[in-house]
Amino acid sequence: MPAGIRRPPYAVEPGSLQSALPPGDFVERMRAAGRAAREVLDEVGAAVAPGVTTDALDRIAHAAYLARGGYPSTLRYRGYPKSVCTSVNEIICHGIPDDRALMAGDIVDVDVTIYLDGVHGDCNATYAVGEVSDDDARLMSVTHESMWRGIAQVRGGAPLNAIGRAIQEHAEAHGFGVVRTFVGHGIGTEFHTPPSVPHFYDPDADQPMVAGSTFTVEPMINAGGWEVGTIWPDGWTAPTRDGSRSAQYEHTLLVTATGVEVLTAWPDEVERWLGSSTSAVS
Ligand code: EYF
Ligand code: CO
Ligand code: CO
Repeated sequence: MPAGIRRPPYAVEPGSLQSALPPGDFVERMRAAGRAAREVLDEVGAAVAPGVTTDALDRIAHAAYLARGGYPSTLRYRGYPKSVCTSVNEIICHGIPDDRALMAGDIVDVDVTIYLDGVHGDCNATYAVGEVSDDDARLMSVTHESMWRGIAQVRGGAPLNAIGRAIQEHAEAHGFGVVRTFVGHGIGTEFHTPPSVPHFYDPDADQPMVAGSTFTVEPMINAGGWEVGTIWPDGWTAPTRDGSRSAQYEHTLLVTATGVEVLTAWPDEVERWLGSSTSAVS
C-alpha cells in the first residue's frame, strides 16, 4: 500500500500518523467516492471471463483503487483479507477471492468499496461468466429490477421499509427468496453505520428517510429459499442453505427532499430506471 494512500482508521498501522483530511463538502466527497467505486466495478466486471481466477479480479480491483488515490475499504475491515468480495453461484455474499478459475455458466457477484478522501463508496453487480442458463439470467435480471424498484421508493420523509416492501414484492412474484440476514447500511465517513436497510418488508423499519443521508440498497436474492446456510470455515463466505444460486446488486444513495441521487450509477441507468427526475454521477 503506497504511503500516499489515506487509510480508514481500522487499517492504520499502530503508531503511524496520517495527515489531516483535506477540506471538502461531504456530499461532493461522497459523489467522488461513488463515481470511483463504480469505475472500479466496471473495470473488474469487464475482466470477468471463463478461466479468470477471482484472485486475478482482486488484483485488478486493488490496482484500480490505488490508481484513483483510494484505499480498498474491505482490506483489513474486521479482518477481511482482500480488496473485493467475489461471490460465485450459491454464495450469497462475502466470498473471498482465491485461485479457482471461473467457468462458463458461473455467475459471480463482485462487490467493490473504495475509501476516498475520507468517505466510502460501495457498489456491486452480478456478472455472467460466458453463457449462463436461462434460469440464472432471470435470477440476475429480477434481482437487478428489484434493486431499482427499491431505490425508486427513496425520498426524504418516506418510510424506510417502503424499499424492502418493493424489493420483496417483485422478487417473490418471480418465486425467489429475499435474504434477510444481510441488509443495506448507512455509509459515509464509516463503512457501516445505521440505518440497517432491510430488503424485505419489516414493519418495524418505518422510520422516515432523512434528506442528506447516505445509505446502500443491496438486495441478495436466491433462486430458492431465502435462508443463509452455514458460514464457511473461513468465517466469511455465506452460502444459500438449499444450495440454490444467489444474485446481488448494490448502489450507494443520497436521499434528497424529492427523491434520490444514485451515487454509484451512470446517468443513463438512472434515466432508464427512475426517469429524469433524479440525478446521478455525470
Ligand atoms: C459473515 C463482515 C462480513 N461487510 C459488508 C465484513 O457492505 C458490504 N458490502 O456491500 C460489506 C462487505 C464486507 C463486509 C466485506 C467484509 N465484511 C462483517 C461481519 C460478517 C461478515 O460476513
Ligand atoms: Co458492497
Ligand atoms: Co454494502
